[in-house]
Amino acid sequence: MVDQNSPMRVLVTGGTGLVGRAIEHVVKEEGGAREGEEWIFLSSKDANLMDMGETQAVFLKHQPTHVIHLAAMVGGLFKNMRANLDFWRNNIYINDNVLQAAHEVDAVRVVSCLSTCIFPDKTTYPINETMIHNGPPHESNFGYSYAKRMIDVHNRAYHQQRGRCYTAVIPTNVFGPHDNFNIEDGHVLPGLIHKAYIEGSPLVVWGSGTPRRQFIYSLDLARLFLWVLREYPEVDPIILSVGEEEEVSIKEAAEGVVEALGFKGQVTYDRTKADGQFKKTASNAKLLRYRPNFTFTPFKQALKETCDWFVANYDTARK
Ligand code: NAP
Ligand code: GFB
Repeated sequence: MVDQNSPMRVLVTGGTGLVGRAIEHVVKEEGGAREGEEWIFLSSKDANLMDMGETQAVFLKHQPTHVIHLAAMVGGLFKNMRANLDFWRNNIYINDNVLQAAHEVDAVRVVSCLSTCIFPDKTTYPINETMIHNGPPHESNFGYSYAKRMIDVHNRAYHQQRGRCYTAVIPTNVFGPHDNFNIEDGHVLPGLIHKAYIEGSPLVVWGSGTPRRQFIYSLDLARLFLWVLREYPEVDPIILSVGEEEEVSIKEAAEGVVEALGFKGQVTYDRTKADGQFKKTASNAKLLRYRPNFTFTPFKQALKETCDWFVANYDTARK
């Protein structure tokens, strides 16, 4: 897929977030980079990618041959419910600017990010990559979902009209070090870790605890991202998730946090808070066809590493 003779110059947008930091770790600490390659990790301070001029300037400055496009307005269920318009507009601007700027500097490959939470709410299970546009997404995050679905439309259009082979991955819920631990805006696992660590007993789990999720450790996602960048040949997106059999309830996820943190207090459920989508069970069969031997970090181990990181980095963690 990638011409092994010419080293890549990879621009990672959103390089300072949960997924970006994991890719940086794999590139710099796990030998993920190859001889002669250059990796640049951007934050919003380098360029506000909602602005086309700033986006073009940062792409002209770095002249990337490859792009991992992570930058986005991101948040958990409750932040999405509060700001569907912002999630729609901000992400549409970012995605259109980045893909056009990549094309203008003749980047040979762009790997963008969708999410398993953008699939139709009324669907059959397990969800697979062919089902993205088969119906409206869950009401709670329709702004983010439609903006993300447009990346797939972008990629197909750049392929058809410009001959580009730009693609996307579809991660399930991601967690790990450098996550956004903000209780109101973040995702469930960092929110529970933060609450259990600072608020003590009782740990209040929002909703009924019955919804179900598949969680992927950010470092596993990062390892797969590098494979997609180098080897995955399709324009069509690919789900990057643990298997359906790894799906857990929010209650089980909360119990995992309790165990990982050694939390001794009570756990209660605030049923006045929304549950959001009940489940979004995704199939990773396509991934396993390409990578039959990929092994995911066990959930309990990944959760322990994440909790240990949070406790050790509490002062500087995003919260
Ligand atoms: P994150 O931790 O919130 O990081 C977001 C990144 O985007 C940060 O580096 C941020 O820069 C950058 N960014 C945001 N707005 C920007 C702007 N206007 N201009 C330039 N940069 C901007 O997000 P994440 O969890 O790593 O998510 C990365 C990607 O994975 C996103 O595309 C997301 O949709 C996708 N994804 C995430 C999950 C999940 O569970 N987290 C699941 C599925 C898919 P600053 O650090 O400067 O703010
Ligand atoms: O990660 P999360 O916020 O988003 O998970 P989604 C929400 C589920 O966890 C709901 C329950 O069932 C919540 O009731 N929950 C329990 C909590 N305690 C907490 C808590 O302290 N914080 C949070 N946040 N939830 C998102 C999408 O859906 O998935 C985004 O809205 C994004 O667009 C993300 O794509 C990956 O998994 O429900």
